[in-house]
Amino acid sequence: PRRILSGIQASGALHLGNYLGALKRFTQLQDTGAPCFLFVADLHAITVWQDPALLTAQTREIAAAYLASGLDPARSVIFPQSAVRAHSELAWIFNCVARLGWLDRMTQFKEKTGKHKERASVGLYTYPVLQAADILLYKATEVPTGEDQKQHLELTRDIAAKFNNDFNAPGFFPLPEPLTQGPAPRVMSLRDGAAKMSKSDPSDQSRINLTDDADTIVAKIRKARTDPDALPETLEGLEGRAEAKNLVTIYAALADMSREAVLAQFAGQGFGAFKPALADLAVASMAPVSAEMRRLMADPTEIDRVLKDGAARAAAIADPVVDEVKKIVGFWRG
Ligand code: AQP
Repeated sequence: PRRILSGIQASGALHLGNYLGALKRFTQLQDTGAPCFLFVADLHAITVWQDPALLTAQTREIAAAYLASGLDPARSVIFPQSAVRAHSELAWIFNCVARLGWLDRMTQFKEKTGKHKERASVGLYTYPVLQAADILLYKATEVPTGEDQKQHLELTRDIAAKFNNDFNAPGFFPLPEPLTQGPAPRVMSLRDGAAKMSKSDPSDQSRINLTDDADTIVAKIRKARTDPDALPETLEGLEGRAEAKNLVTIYAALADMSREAVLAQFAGQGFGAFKPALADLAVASMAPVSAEMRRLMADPTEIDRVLKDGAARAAAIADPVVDEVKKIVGFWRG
């Protein structure tokens, strides 16, 4: 049976890349009828310093974003990762399955630490191992993520295969499929078409935050980097024009159109015409989501109820799996 799982880190403001690459995609998948498990990755968030006074609010904010994007807690299981202890337990066991050589190849760790590797937390290094535990604990079959997570998904498959093999438990963990196809699997920075839109980019102009008001969204799109040429008639005409391609992709994803259809509409027009249309569309699409997030955050009772109920439903699936893993590994069970 299909089972879809994904998470978002509780580490600060969400942006348009998270919305199009993850949140909007999750809602589309939920609407196919497959069971979805969506968690707030608070264990992952603390791989870099999080102020304890803010972490709870950040967790609620991600939950609010799930709900505001259209995820239905009656159909989808929405929960905080740390509330289901099995995640941490399985992660430790997987730390002993994964090989150092595998983790040494992870590009996200290298990108996030740069030249200061020795000052990074050990948790940041084993981050993808925890991710493998998150996924395999639910025996998820499909994992929707942005393209940046593809390498981590491959590591999850390697861990599953090695566990099944080392413990002579063929097929115990299914090998999950990454779902990186979507309307916008890699939204790029508004200032640099070669960098992904990211919450850790020091320039706030590089991204549209889910909490930005209409004027801010319009101003950021007006100032977005582009080129002086008009929009082409075909997708090939966007090759080598990373910034132009990004804005067309964003338009298509927000409007639920193909990029070809967007070009058919705007071919021959310059960014002086395209940018205001994109800004209108972005404001119209994002405003209801951010308004609903603000409503939910104003009184967290509803969010807390969803998270508590989700944690109980998630644990009911995860706990028996981790119990079985402990048996397979040979831990004393009395
Ligand atoms: N630019 C993006 N385009 C498409 N999808 C994206 N995602 C992130 N950035 C883009 C997807 O959003 C989901 C949640 O990601 P996360 O919570 O793991 O956060 P992240 O990937 O760490 O997000 P950032 O903004 O890129 O944070 P930093 O700057 O800290 O690395 C995932 O499915 C992710 O693929």
